[in-house]
Amino acid sequence: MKGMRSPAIRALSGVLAVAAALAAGHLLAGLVEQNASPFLAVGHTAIDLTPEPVKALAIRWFGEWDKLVLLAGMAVVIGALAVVAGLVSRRGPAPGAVLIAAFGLLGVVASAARPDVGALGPLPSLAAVVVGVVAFVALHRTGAGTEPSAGRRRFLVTAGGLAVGSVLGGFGGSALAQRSSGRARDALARRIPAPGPVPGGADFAGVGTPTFRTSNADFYRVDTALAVPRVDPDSWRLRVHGMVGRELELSLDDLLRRPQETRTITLTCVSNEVGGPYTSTAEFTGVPFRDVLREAGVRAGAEQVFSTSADGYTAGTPVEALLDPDRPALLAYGMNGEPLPAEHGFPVRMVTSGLYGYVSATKWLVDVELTTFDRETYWEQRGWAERAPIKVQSRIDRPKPFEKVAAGRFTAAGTAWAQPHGIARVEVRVDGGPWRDAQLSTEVSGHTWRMWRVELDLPTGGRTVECRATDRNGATQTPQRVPTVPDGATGWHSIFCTAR
Ligand SMILES: Nc1nc2c(c(=O)[nH]1)N[C@H]1C(S)=C(S)[C@@H](COP(=O)(O)O)O[C@H]1N2
Ligand SMILES: [Mo]
Repeated sequence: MKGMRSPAIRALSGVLAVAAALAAGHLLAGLVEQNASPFLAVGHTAIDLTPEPVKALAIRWFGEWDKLVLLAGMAVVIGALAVVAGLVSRRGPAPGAVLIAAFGLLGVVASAARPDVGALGPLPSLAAVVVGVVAFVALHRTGAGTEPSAGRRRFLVTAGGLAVGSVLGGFGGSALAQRSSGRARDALARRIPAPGPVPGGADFAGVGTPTFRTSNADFYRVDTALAVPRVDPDSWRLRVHGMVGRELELSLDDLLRRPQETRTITLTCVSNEVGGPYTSTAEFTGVPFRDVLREAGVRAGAEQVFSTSADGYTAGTPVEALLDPDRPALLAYGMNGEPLPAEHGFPVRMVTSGLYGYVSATKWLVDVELTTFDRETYWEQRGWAERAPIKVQSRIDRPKPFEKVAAGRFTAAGTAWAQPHGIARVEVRVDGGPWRDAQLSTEVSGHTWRMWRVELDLPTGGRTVECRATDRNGATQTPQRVPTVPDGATGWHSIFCTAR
């Protein structure tokens, strides 16, 4: 057999074969289970193995785009390896085929080792290896044809077929994974009350604050999942075990039969920098966590509720927070009058007022174990604190950083939160001058954020606006800047703007 002469053809063959392999794996994973897709299994393994400082940097640089950036980066690396696999196969397909099989085995190992992937996990990656090698050899055969014109045509047909098949397979896999259990979702939707009215004056959206309630589409999202876990609501069960009097196993119907509670809660992420966007408010509907704990019977000595999600993420919530009668803590299935969106934990998640999300808001919840704090969670293993109550914070939403505003009277506005205590006061100052009390929005509860606004006089020139909040316990936001790791950022938010 003659070798393939053109480096471009060889490189293309490598890329097409690898694309076909990934698409085949993704398609099969769509049928079996989504996270077994070789691309996603390797991506998730990469996330879990990434050192914490790098991860923090990625979140700081790319924010909610961090996962997309990782996937794009992986695509570039895989593409480069595919080109290499093509280029090294000058004479026959063997060297490239071996390389492709070796990448594929990485996927097999990654999917076999993932906690969020079942026993069938390695199957899609194995199929990907087979498809990749077969496609590469086929391309090589047709591309190495002796008759220039006939050979070229056969190569183009094979290559085109693989390209189209890869695109269809890739999209097909994602579509299959997303076929939602529509009926169970509809049944759930009927049990969730329509959102109540928002009390008048609860926000200053007219002068630049967010609306009091955040729509599900705008609600911030933070999690470790590259592809949103798809949990089948019919087979979903919540296991409650560990240091309990009696173990429980609850289905969605079991939860729906229990007394329901709807609470408006502001969720806040520990990764939120001072002035950052990772805080949102929704009306959550579900079952009080306390009710389920009481039924299971918490044994003496139990310190934390160790929760696990369908994708293997874990979190630890202090038992006393979940038993506290004054603190809303839900096993939530509804959000703003709808079943939880998949991104926010469908079918059931935890929501707890007053604690950062990573210790209190497990999405796609499947397991709850009563334990001591000896057991370490996902983020604790990565250097974050065991306990993480929310710190009093305030943020300037207007002016925007470096905004040019008309000199003279200017309405500054922003957001403050201190769940579960609530906000008592927000003060604002310009250029380090005297603090002025801002007007606060109607207080809905201590479990939600509160907006503020204040009329400032901004003389022409560069101006620095700062704010600080005080909670209902009298604790004032400290000026001391500390980073988000290990238990939440502190410091005053400050904005530089130009009045002219
Ligand atoms: N399964 C799972 N649940 C999770 C997380 C996660 O990575 N996986 N992240 C937590 C963090 S850090 C936060 S701040 C909240 C965010 O919830 P949201 O995405 O609905 O805003 O979810 C929490 N629950
Ligand atoms: Mo978070």
